[in-house]
Amino acid sequence: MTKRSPPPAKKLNAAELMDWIEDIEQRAMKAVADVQDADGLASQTAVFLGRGGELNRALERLVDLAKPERAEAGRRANQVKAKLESEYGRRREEMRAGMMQAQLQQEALDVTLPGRPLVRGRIHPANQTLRQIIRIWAEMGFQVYRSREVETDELNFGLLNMPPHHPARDMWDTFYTTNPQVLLRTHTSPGQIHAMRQRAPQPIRVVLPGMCYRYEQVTARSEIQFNQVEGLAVGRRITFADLKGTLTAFARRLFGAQVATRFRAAHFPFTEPSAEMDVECFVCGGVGCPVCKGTGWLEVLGSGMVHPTVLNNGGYDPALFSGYAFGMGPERLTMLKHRIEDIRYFWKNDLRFLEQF
Ligand code: FA5
Repeated sequence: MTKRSPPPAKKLNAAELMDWIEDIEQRAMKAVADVQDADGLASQTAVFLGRGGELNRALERLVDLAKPERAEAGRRANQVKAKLESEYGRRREEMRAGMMQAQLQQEALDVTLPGRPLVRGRIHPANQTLRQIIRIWAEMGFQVYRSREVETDELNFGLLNMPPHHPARDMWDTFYTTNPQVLLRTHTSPGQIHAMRQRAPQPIRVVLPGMCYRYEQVTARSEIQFNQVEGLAVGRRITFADLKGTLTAFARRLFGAQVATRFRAAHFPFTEPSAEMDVECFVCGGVGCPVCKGTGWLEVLGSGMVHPTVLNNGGYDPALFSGYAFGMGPERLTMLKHRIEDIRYFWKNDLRFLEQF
């Protein structure tokens, strides 16, 4: 690296100053040719062309000369300065281009390389069934009606024909908030009241999907949290034959055109008469197997004609209107479809289970 030459101590004459300027030019040109990198170039620029650099110090000594010599030496010094500035600038540009070239090569992007595959997420198996159920009902003219998961005691029980202390409440025990009148709904049936009160006296055909909660023992078949899909049709002259026909049509769309159904008498306080629908066991074809516990039938849903008291609570005159309702559990249906033995898999978040669907 070229060092600054010490400032001449004595006054300079014209020849000495010209020699100094020529010497600066030579050394500066050699230095700029020798530098290897941008830092080296910057420090050599400071040595020769900087404010306190050698060329400026030589220019300061012009005062030592008489006027005509001073003009000539000044011209020469400025020529050298212009030449050095241009050469140093050229080298700077050369280095910048070289660096950019190196960087481009280093960071080269091969767009022809195949990308890394992303792990594809899936719809949760319970939601797959939920969507399938909703699609089938939509095809049959039923709208989706969403209602709340936090309900009042009155809607979850009272208006569904289960006044306080009604024994049927035991079947649907739930989680209460600090306000005993506010609870997590145990079924989607309170949505029936919401839908009726909003639509009365218009006819209704809706399905009400959503999460339900129950305070009960968790077992292979029962969770404290699960989905239900409720259905409700209200209008004039709706009969039990409509209920049977529509639910059978639904079962055929979900389980296959050949599936047989049967209705067993049941009891729900909010429907009268009430029935549970079974489908012929699609594992054994009705012969009897462990999945259907040897009966040849699988229970799929609860249903019935809307109780006159409930119609009335919803704002419909039971003398003029009738309707049917039903409720099913997508997790239990998914269990049947895929022969899943334990409902607890659904909310365990175990990818080994979820990735199978
Ligand atoms: C009811 O909840 C009634 N509200 C259904 C109904 C609606 C009847 C309208 C008549 C008219 P049930 O308690 O049987 O009924 O529940 C209905 C479905 O929800 C069951 O068939 C089952 O698929 C699902 N289910 C009930 N409890 C659980 C549970 N603990 N874990 C998972 N699924 C459940």
